[in-house]
Amino acid sequence: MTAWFDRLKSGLQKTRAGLADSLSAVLRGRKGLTDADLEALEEILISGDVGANLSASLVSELRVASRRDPGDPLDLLQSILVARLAQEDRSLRLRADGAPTVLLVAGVNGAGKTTTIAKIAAHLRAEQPALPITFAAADTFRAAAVLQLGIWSERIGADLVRHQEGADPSAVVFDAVDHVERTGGVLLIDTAGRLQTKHNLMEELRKIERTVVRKLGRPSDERLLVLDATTGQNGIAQAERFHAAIDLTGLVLTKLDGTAKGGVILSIRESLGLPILFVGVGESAEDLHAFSAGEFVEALFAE
Ligand SMILES: Nc1nc2c(ncn2[C@@H]2O[C@H](COP(=O)(O)OP(=O)(O)OP(=O)(O)O)[C@@H](O)[C@H]2O)c(=O)[nH]1
Ligand SMILES: [Mg+2]
Repeated sequence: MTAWFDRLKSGLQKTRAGLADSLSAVLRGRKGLTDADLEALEEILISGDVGANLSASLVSELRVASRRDPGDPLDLLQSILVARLAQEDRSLRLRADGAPTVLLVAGVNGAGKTTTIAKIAAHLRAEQPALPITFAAADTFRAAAVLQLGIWSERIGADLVRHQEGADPSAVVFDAVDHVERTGGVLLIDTAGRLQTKHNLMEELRKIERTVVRKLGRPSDERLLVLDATTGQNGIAQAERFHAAIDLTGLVLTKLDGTAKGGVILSIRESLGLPILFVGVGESAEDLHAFSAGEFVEALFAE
């Protein structure tokens, strides 16, 4: 049992109590499932924020599977969940060609962008102590945002590229890309979560990505959306807007420890078709970890 698995398990405590335990109570050790069982199951899934369509589709998949397979229906459901979550499972794309890796991190305010950047950097620092890491403080709209990133950069030993408050975020990104073209390594771009209007925010992100393309001659390596799991189904609409703006490559789902409706991970995975690269179950660096569908489902249903 790894330290991460224990953290994941305890981070998923609320969702276990709100979702997994109820599923286990209906399914564990049953021989054959009645229509009433399947209906109860669907209700539990929906109330766990799995989403109505997906819940219906999971239940019908389980109905078919349980007719074919005499095994424990709870084990069948778990394999179905792993298969749904695992599509395109992959880890963070770090370049191996010597060119700098550029990671653009977006999300609404408070989702966990800045702390996610710090946590990813802390992991990279631990794995590759000599790797140059640079932060771009492209959230120029609040002085506190730049300060927060500055504190992290000192703790982790990352370079910080910043301009003064209110500066053009794309100008910061231009300088930051210029910096990593010299240092190599990994550039993590922190962006604002809230501007005057949503439209401006998306425009700003598009402009940031255009700046990367113009300066670097290619797109950023990852465009990650940080989603707060406690926002539930609203997170999906949010993600679609970001995806339309900057063609996301992956998701980070934070604050799974703060919700009983962690089932939302399934609907997010299903509706967006984007890989989940990391999940967060708390505030410390060890609470963010690469996502694995099998591990996630195992931790969720762990006794
Ligand atoms: N419980 C819990 N808290 C988290 C998690 N991830 C981030 N947080 C907390 O969420 C709060 C907001 O995180 P930030 O990283 O500042 O969020 P942000 O998206 O950068 O916010 P803005 O810069 O205001 O847009 C902080 O207090 C984090 O410690 C998580 O997985 N679990
Ligand atoms: Mg921030």
